[in-house]
Amino acid sequence: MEFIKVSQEHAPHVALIQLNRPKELNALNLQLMTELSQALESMDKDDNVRVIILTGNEKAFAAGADISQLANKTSIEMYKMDLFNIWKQISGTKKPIIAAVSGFALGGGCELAMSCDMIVASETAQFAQPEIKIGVMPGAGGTQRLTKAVGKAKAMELVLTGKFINAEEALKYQLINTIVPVEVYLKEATKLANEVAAMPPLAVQMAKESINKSFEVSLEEGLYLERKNYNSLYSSEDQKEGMNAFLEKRKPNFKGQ
Ligand code: CO8
Repeated sequence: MEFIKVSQEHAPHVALIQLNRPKELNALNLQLMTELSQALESMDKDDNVRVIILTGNEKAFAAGADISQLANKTSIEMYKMDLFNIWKQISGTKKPIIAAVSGFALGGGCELAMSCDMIVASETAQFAQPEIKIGVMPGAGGTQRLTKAVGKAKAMELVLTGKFINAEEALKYQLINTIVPVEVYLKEATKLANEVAAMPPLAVQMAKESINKSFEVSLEEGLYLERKNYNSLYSSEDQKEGMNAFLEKRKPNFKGQ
């Protein structure tokens, strides 16, 4: 991997992916995105990994798609590049992904953070969809995920002006989970990851799937999927372990079975 650093065992059952193009503020070129999607695919298959943290560095989570790779593209070349499939792979990851964001999360970088399941932001984090300023518009979920997170009025304002918002504003608009000092943003993301990793992995994954579906389907269909997932967890060893541990007044030992 050239543009990402991967640690399968950052903490017990927690993997870490760090975007690693610091000079370019982690601009998302095709190779980086391909590496990222491959890493997520392999973590999804690794039973030892229960939660994934995705981060950049203090200055930048990611400053967007790599403009130098896009500037001269034609629409047919964009079509053939088929970035959509790579992004689908990322948002389709079964394991929960926590974005640990410091500094710039712009354009595709903001969309990448929003494709994760929770966002722990440092007090220096800045979010924007500035594509409009360079002649385009968000193309990896920005008009959809941002609108679902912050509502129509604020999404319109952010997408149509490209303006930056800081961590305080992002928290107010419910784009992120929490703001922490910059020195500890990865530590705090790890703490949250540890909490989730201590839970039964199958229930975590099915709960993630059910919550995400609520953005896509009717209430009735969403409730149907929720019920299916809920009932299917009764075939898991972890359900027996969790409920018996409660009744026996002991700590459960979840195995992801
Ligand atoms: N692409 C390519 N290079 C970049 C990018 C980028 N998005 N952002 C920063 N860089 C490079 C700069 O060119 C510069 O390189 P060099 O040192 O060789 O000149 C280096 O990173 C450092 O950047 P700056 O000198 O500009 O640093 P500043 O601190 O002065 O400014 C900013 C930081 C404000 C973040 C500024 O760099 C900036 O505005 N960057 C562009 C932000 C932007 O417009 N992002 C949206 C891009 S389009 C997009 O994301 C569409 C997504 C659609 C689908 C996703 C497909 C993958």
